[in-house]
Amino acid sequence: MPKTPSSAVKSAEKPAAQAPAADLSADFRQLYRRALAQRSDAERDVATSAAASEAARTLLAERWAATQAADAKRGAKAKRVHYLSMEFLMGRAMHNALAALGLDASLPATLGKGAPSLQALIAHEPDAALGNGGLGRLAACFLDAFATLGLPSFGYGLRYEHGMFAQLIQDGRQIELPDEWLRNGNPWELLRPELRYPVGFGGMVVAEGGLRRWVPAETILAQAYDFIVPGHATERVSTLRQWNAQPSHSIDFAAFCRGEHLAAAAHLLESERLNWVLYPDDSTPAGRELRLRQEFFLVSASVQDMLARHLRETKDDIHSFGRLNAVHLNDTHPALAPAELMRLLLDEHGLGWDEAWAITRQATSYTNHTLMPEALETWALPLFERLLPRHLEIVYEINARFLAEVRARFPHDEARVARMSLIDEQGERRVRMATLAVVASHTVNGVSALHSDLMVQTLFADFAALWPERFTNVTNGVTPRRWLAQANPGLSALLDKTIGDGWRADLGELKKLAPKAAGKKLGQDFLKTKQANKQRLADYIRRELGLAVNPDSLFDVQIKRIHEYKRQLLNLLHVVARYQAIVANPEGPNGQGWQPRTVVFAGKAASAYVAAKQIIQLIHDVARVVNSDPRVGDKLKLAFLPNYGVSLAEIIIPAADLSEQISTAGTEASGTGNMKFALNGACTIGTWDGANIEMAQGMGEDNMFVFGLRTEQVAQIKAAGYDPRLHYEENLQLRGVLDAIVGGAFSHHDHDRYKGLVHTLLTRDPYLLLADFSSYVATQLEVDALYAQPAAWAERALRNIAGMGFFSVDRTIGEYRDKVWAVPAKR
Ligand code: 4GP
Repeated sequence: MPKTPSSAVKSAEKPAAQAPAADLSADFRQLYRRALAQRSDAERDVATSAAASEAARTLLAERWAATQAADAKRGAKAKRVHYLSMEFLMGRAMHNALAALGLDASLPATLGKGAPSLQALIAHEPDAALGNGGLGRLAACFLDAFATLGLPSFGYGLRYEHGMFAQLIQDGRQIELPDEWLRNGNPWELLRPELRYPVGFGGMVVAEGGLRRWVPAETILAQAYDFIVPGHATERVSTLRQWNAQPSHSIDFAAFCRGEHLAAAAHLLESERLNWVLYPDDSTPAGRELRLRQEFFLVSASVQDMLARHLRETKDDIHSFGRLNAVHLNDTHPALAPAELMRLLLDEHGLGWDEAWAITRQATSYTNHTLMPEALETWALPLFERLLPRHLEIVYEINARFLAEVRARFPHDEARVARMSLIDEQGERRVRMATLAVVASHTVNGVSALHSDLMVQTLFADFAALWPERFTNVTNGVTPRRWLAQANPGLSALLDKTIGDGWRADLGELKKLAPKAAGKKLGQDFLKTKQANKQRLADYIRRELGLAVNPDSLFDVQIKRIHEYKRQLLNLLHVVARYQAIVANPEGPNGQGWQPRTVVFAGKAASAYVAAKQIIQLIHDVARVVNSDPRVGDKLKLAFLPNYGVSLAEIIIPAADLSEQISTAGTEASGTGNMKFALNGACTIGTWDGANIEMAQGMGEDNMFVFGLRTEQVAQIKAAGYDPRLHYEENLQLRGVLDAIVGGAFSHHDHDRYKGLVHTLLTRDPYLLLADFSSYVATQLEVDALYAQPAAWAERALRNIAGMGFFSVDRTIGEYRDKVWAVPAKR
């Protein structure tokens, strides 16, 4: 069981109180004008946004330097947190930077007549999409809280040249294009020429004077770039240190002179490819090798950097490293960090095994973000050995000592030993990275109460039996700065007026809204701000898709990665059912007409994920038919917005009436989109899964539209032998939907296009869509009924907002600090 239920923790972690910030308008104006003058020949829009970012960055760079200096001074006394992650889904930086400098609201006045609006300045900035989904966006929210709470810390990541692919839709199909976010440089980063570390690969291990020493076959240099992340209501600035791969030596000049130009530069390509893309497709051996190289590159450069800083600040006291440094693994991707730390402590610093291991364990902690088995990384032994021979020796030694402990605790239980071993011996031998992360960590956490419980009951049950005290829960949170104050200024102003602006520093203050939620005037004002946001989204949909949607219709939204367990397909089955019902019965379910709805989807499918790509295609096929059927009109519209990312989410979320959080119970670790929607006054239709549960508890269960099977029921049904076809046979509506899809009603009579998809549903339905269908459809009718009463709907939405105080990332980081990193709150 987790050590502390998250509900027992105080509801809000407050950013440190600060003296009122100085007014930077005059400084900003001067810097802006100077920068603009230097760009007099550039296109106006490009020049103004470049000048604004340069001015903001200059001011933030001063804060950054002051933060670094203050932390360095405290270095030998204060613990630092290092957050290692292969993903940081940052989005745009400009608005957040201006908000942190206190300049966003007054920008027009500051820049004077003729200056561009905030929206115009922002529009030119590409998203930093250095992540894939929830885990990466969570990491970005964490950096915001690190700065805002003043936690001495570093984020460590890779400086990918191409982030998450850009999604283009052609004939309803997803096409992936490279994302070129760095084409015009990144104004928010500082090159650190003095911070460069060698990272080795391959080669062999030699014995030297009683020590083992790794002699790599090749060496690549890791060059640091610091991405600055400002705090709010504080002058502190976080650092995301990103590593860029560089060759360790220049071109082969002799070969070049011989005219062998490509050969002269082959090693340049070899090193640079490390930084080309986020998530190389790992369906090929080359893709897998590149991914392992990337992970080690991140880990090795980061650990070397931490050690160098620690030794500098403590005057070479290696022994205190574990006490003064937290090394946090964001999922298993950086799980090589403890092995690399062990290597450096043993081989470079000459410590004995026991002390090195004690230091490593004292420093390391790990968060698990999914129970999906396919996400649990393992590496084939031959590949691991070829790239990292010394690390394999260390892994073997960790394993030998660990399995001795297991055998001592559980004698004569070799099946358990085999399950727990760091090496999977079934079939091709593989190194289990999640096992390495658990064994090396002092604390392991899940990301919602349910997920943390399931983690110790299923995935890590053997480890929890051995070390129950090692496992805990820290429920996720989101930054209210980006996701409420900046994304939804209308609602933010209404909150300020209604409950004061204390929620900006302490989200727990939102609870003050609850006693006022039934207020008529407040309800009307709330709906007015929502309407303005919906109009903005409707305009966007018209521009992007050429589709007119009615801003008075109910905006029903599901935006997230496309994945079978997230069940976008269940949502779509409901859309088809509704479409058929509208056509069959124009008078509505009870003769009072249909509640008009606009269903919005957005999300990317992994490039090799065939079923997810088919779901995108089916959404487009259904949209084409529904949107052009004159019998339907605005009773139902379906929009898929391409190229989902942080910036698009910032437009969609404030405009949503209904948030779809409909994963099969027990599969969504937490969700963070669910939190952003509720914070923006959308009601949730959701399963009893992930953080939906704690959200329902926070706002009162009756205020969420909960449907479907619960985790235990899912397990029971599966154990009893689930037969999805029974639902198809018993439920006429469901049968009508599936028959239409497979019969080609949406695919120009192409009967084959969705045969496989429907066949899977009828034979296996691993995520129980058919079992949850009738409950989902019935609950959607309850949604319609409430939406038809605007005052009641507004009250419900306001109660949702009032219950969201717990889900601030500041509370999350406060819990990590206390329960995981053991950093004293006050120094
Ligand atoms: C995601 C989970 O799917 C999501 O439920 C959770 O909110 C998020 O992490 C942050 O904890 N997992 C991933 C991943 O993004 O790649 O496993």
